[in-house]
Amino acid sequence: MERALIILKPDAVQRGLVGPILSRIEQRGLKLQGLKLMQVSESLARTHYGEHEGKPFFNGLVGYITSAPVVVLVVAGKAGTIEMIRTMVGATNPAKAAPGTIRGDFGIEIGRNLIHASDSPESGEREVAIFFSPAELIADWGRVTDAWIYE
Ligand code: D4T
Repeated sequence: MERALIILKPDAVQRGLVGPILSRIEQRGLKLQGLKLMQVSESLARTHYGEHEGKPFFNGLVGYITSAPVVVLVVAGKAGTIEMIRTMVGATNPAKAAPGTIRGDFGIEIGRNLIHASDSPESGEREVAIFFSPAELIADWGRVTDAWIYE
């Protein structure tokens, strides 16, 4: 199984897009292992976006992600799930994201791109551990529809 951390960023929460975005993830057949509303602290934002420290957009990015509550979720699926989620999310810049993707359907600017999704199985595990304690996750629950989603 692969696990991705997904963040529905402050603009998604403020604009009432949590439901529509979550619906796409559920309807695709992905399985939730964790879900919560939270306020991202500045130190958590700096840790999460550490690879971008020093870039011109870094301060704006930290300000944006800490500006209002976010919804974070852990989503699991078979090998290839992370790549599939990134395809659903669309290009980083919503102006260039394909129609049918989350960013391509709901966003316009890169600084308000609505959603984060882990970009590799390794970053998925690292990010899940940053945002969730083990007690907040239900890793192994039986879903009655599994046999109708996976062959
Ligand atoms: P995240 O990490 O939010 O899922 O976005 P991506 O994985 O699609 O893109 P990223 O890591 O390259 O960028 C992280 C975050 O920074 C913002 N950003 C990025 C920005 O505001 N201006 C920029 O020029 C770039 C490259 C958007 C996403």
